[in-house]
Amino acid sequence: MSRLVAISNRVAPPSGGKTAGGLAVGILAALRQSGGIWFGWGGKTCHGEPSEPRLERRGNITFATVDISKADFDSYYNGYCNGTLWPLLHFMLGILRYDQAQHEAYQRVNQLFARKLRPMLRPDDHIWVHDYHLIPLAQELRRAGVTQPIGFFLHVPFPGYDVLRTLPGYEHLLRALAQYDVVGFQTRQDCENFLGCLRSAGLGGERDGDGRVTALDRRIRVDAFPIGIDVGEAVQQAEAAIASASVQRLRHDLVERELVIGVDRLDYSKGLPERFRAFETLLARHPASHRQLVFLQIASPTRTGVRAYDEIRHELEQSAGHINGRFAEPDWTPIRYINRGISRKMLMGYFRVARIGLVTPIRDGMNLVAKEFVAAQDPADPGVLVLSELAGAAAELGEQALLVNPYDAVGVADAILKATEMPLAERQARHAAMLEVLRANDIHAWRKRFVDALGA
Ligand code: ADQ
Repeated sequence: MSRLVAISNRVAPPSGGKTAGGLAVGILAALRQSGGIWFGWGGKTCHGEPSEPRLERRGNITFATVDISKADFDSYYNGYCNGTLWPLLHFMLGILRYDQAQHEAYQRVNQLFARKLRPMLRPDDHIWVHDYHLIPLAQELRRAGVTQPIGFFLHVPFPGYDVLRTLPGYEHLLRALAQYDVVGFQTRQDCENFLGCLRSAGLGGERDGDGRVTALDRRIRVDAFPIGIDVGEAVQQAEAAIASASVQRLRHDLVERELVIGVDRLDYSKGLPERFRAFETLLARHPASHRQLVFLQIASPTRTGVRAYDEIRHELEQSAGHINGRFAEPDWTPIRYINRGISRKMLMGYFRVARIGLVTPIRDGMNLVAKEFVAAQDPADPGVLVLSELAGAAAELGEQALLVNPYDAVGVADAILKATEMPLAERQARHAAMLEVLRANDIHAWRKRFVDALGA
């Protein structure tokens, strides 16, 4: 079996079950299976040329981390990646910022990664690059003479041409993606958007007889590889966590009330202000639901220091305070808002106690929380998933979840109400069907499909 070399912006060796973003969860699961290297930024900045990668071996995985110069880091990460590409790829043009100097820093960091990674590569390695931070990496590796198969997986959505061309010099993204052998997206729609962009930009985008796509002068594979979760692990964690003191306290505290749960990184793409408004709409329109429901929102801060993220944090604090001020009773607080990450195990336990999982991003590549919520349920008495139709997960779970448009406060409120009233047999049937989908396309199937495509 070829060695797998995974590369992502941030390398995150597992630490005591603490918060890991969806990408980290996926890469770790992939590497545990086959062993290999996880290469990327280690979280430190430096002055001048970064030193050689630091190596740390744990089990069958070597974590190789580089520093990024302080001068480049802000422009690359907070600037181009999270101020330009993230909003662009989530169709949020209103907050997109562009600065040519930041784009240059983005290119420089990709060149740095290629320079430091090159000497570590073996001829039979398969190279798997993750996410929008590193789109130009294959181009830089090819320039350095790397001929091994290189795949790219985009964890976030890919927009259509009319959105993409908002970005000055957008063609560089398409040209860079053409240097991969496999370009993977979360959904079919993302693939179609990418092919449409290639065609509109006159760079190829036609499928040939064996399903490959022409891109510049290359033939590449473009496909949907919807990311999954480790279903067995999630089930086990949920079953184990239910007995823990913290989960028992929550259950006891709820008394007869139903728990509605939301868990997200605190990111504007996750639709949190819209979700709070929908819950407020429910309480305003259906007084009978007062005291019957408790909404627990856990949102871990990310990208602090980026303006849009600081603003949304402030907005949510105000909104939760406003809704509680408006509806709370001395013995009932409608919204419990926790602004930090919690351990995965506890999360699974809370999911299991919850009657409704509220997953309403305004745009999301996949959304693993939706899948984790389903896996954590008790099959004998499962909760209901209320899911945004604008999340990639809707392509797989859309028939059995209650699909909503996250901007439609009344629609989301009605779906919550419908979920509270859903008969047990219907909940069981929907849950069983979703669990079957999750098991058929779990994290191991995802890894295998991508790695097989890379080897083909
Ligand atoms: P993310 O945007 O990070 O991932 P998501 O898929 O929901 O989003 O994954 C988040 C992960 O972090 C989940 O495993 C979740 O349990 C965990 N998490 C979130 N908030 C937490 C909290 N407060 N405490 C503890 N854990 C928390 C990106 C894309 C997604 C895509 C994934 C994987 O944006 O669309 O699904 O990559 O490809």
